[in-house]
Amino acid sequence: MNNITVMGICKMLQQKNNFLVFMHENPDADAVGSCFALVYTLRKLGKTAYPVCCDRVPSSLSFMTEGKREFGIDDLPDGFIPEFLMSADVASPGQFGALKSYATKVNLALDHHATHERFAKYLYVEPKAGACAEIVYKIINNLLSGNIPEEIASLLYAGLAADTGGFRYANTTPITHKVAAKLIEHGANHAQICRNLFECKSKSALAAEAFAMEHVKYLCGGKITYVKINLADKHSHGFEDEDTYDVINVIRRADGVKIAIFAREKDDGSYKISTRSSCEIDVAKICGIFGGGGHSGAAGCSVAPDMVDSAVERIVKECGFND
Ligand SMILES: [Mn+2]
Repeated sequence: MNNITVMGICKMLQQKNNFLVFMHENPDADAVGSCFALVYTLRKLGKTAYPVCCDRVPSSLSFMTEGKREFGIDDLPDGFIPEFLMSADVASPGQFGALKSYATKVNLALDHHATHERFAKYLYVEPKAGACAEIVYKIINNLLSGNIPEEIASLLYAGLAADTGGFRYANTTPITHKVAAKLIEHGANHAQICRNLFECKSKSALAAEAFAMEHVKYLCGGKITYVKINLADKHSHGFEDEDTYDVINVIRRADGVKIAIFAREKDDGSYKISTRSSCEIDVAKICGIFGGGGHSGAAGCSVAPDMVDSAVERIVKECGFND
């Protein structure tokens, strides 16, 4: 549990040969982009490296992984013995999901979550970074002496663009823009990436968003929006979990909304509650009440089915809006 510098990280990586790089459960573009950029960089340096995730990469992000979606620990080649475990964008052991037992074996964690739980032997955590990809860029730029191939630049750009909502969210800094500019110089196809990330959607995802718009509740005089999607809704409308990825962003668009809350029933019957804040309210702190976390503007937690309504009630109350 020691902090380490970018130079220290590069030195350490150069000395090892066989790597695993973990993403968090329900991987997003920042997790996938950071992880694959690291894997490709290590391979370019002549090392063996594999990405790992407990969940499938959503089909909407398979443009980042050459169409492949399964990166389970069982998919590793026979006889491969990793000597160095890394994680990218993973804030807590719980975020390893079914691979939670690996958390304490991680040698190096790279992350930008303020709620990072320091599970790894070495860590580089920068809560001010707009995306984990911003941190990974610094490392890769160093390892490759500034010669970042287009493929790696595109992966990092996707992570950066996704976590900052296309450079619109409050976590976007001058550094985010400078890194993005560098990545475009290295050939990142920004227009195609943004089209893939923000515009192209499956028809079932659009249907899930329409369902959310139809069923959203406006609370506290319209300052909070809330929608719940349960298993019966998912089955009757044919939504996959990944179709609901943008629901939280859709319901926060209405004029005057400060906080958005989305509760989704998972296949095991528990509920994943996602929250977004576009004001000074820190939703990571509020989700922490239920063992969750994230960023001040975007956070989540999981609760048992009989707890979901009271948990949402408590989240609403914690926001402190009068009525
Ligand atoms: Mn991230």
